[in-house]
Amino acid sequence: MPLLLSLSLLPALISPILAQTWTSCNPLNQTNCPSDTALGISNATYNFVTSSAGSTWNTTNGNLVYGPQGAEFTISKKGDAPTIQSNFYIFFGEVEIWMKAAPGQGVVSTIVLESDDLDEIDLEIIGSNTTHIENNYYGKGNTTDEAAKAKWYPTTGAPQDSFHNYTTRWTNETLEWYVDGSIVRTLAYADAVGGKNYPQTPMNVRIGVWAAGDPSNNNYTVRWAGGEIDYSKGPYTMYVQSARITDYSTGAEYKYGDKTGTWQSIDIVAGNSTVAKTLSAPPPVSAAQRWASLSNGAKIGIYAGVAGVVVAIIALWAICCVKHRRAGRQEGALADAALEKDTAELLAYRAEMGSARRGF
Ligand SMILES: *[C@@H]1O[C@H](CO)[C@@H](O)[C@H](O)[C@H]1NC(C)=O
Ligand SMILES: *[C@@H]1O[C@H](CO)[C@@H](O)[C@H](O)[C@H]1NC(C)=O
Ligand SMILES: *[C@@H]1O[C@H](CO)[C@@H](O)[C@H](O)[C@H]1NC(C)=O
Ligand SMILES: *[C@@H]1O[C@H](CO)[C@@H](O)[C@H](O)[C@H]1NC(C)=O
Ligand SMILES: *[C@@H]1O[C@H](CO)[C@@H](O)[C@H](O)[C@H]1NC(C)=O
Ligand SMILES: *[C@@H]1O[C@H](CO)[C@@H](O)[C@H](O)[C@H]1NC(C)=O
Ligand SMILES: *[C@@H]1O[C@H](CO)[C@@H](O)[C@H](O)[C@H]1NC(C)=O
Ligand SMILES: *[C@@H]1O[C@H](CO)[C@@H](O)[C@H](O)[C@H]1NC(C)=O
Ligand SMILES: CC(=O)N[C@H]1CO[C@H](CO)[C@@H](O)[C@@H]1O
Repeated sequence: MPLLLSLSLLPALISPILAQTWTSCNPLNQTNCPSDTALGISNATYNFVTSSAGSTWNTTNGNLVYGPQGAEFTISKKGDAPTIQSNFYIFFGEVEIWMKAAPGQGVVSTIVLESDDLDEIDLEIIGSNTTHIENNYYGKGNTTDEAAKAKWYPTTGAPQDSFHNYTTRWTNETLEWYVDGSIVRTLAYADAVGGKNYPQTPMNVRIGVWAAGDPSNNNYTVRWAGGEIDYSKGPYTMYVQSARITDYSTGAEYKYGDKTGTWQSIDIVAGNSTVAKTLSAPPPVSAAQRWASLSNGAKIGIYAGVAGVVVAIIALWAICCVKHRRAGRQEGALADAALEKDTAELLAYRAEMGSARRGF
């Protein structure tokens, strides 16, 4: 099951059949497609526990939340399919993702490498299948013989219960899938229609979760996903702790030199990649991560600040009440009404501080 099929779930994009052959600009069919920004460096590492994905990734659907286990990709209702996509491409390389798959029938956690001409390398984990994971590949969007290409492998331990190291190592000669350091599958160049359907063009990386078991999907997809999703039993969350990505090529951009889609036809534009420059700056940090990284002293300081405001307001209230008593009953009642309003404002303020603090 290719990820591009999942794109059909995005609001009213295109029908599933068309979706399988969809790309914003297919260089096999068009000249002047934009060239691909290269990663161009041998190791880009992302720690999603301490920093957010940042500007070298695009969130192409939904939103990510960052928590103590890293980036959270959550389906809580129909239509949710949070997905990120790298803004860079690798031209052969390695992708290592530490992931805890989302549980749930009909829920699919995915790591996909995708090229502009629809070469694709997949890892898919069905939420209700605690014993096997699937991997797959496509060459130039050819979906014939899906059953022969998609393969299932037994896992040690449920992939939904703990983090595992899912690594893909991809050269012009072999494509290898590893789980926790052990190789599970090797595809040789010649094994993919004599090389013609071997994935061999620059790829970006996409990580996401989708409701393949949504009843609006076709029966085949729903069955493949383990059955229909039950949104009422959610939310279903996939966690991604880290990513390490290696580009075996170096350069600024990759360009299709002709319409053959062969690796030999790709021109590497020399220079430094803009992505590499961005990555050499300190990683971006989400608000929650910034709060989590504060020292206890700093946190106490902020709590104390809030507490100080509360104490000051209570003191004002006390002074004001003493005044009330002096001011006689009727005036006192009016003042009490004003005070109630003040207190409501204070409570609202405290609530706001609380949420501001949580989202710090
Ligand atoms: C190329 O474009 C034509 C017409 O737009 C379309 O029918 C065909 O499927 C496309 N081929 C590829 C490989 O995208
Ligand atoms: C990332 O998203 C921005 C804004 O949506 C868009 O302009 C840009 O083209 C996207 N980049 C890639 C590489 O898809
Ligand atoms: C998990 O996948 C394997 C391989 O396709 C299959 O044999 C098994 O029945 C599946 N388990 C469940 C619970 O769907
Ligand atoms: C698509 O794949 C099938 C089987 O894997 C193969 O026979 C066919 O030649 C391929 N088509 C193209 C255009 O590569
Ligand atoms: C892979 O690239 C190397 C170096 O360019 C080349 O020697 C080798 O023949 C290529 N392999 C294939 C299968 O084309
Ligand atoms: C993850 O697996 C890959 C492939 O076996 C390996 O090279 C890498 O060192 C592993 N990562 C860690 C942190 O062990
Ligand atoms: C899906 O399966 C249901 C029940 O098995 C059947 O009634 C329906 O016609 C099927 N739909 C399609 C599109 O095959
Ligand atoms: C790439 O960056 C290095 C180090 O910053 C610099 O020395 C080199 O001139 C740059 N190359 C190009 C083509 O811009
Ligand atoms: C595993 C590895 O090679 N990590 C390196 C990645 O690149 C950074 C910066 O260039 C190095 O500091 C790491 O050691």
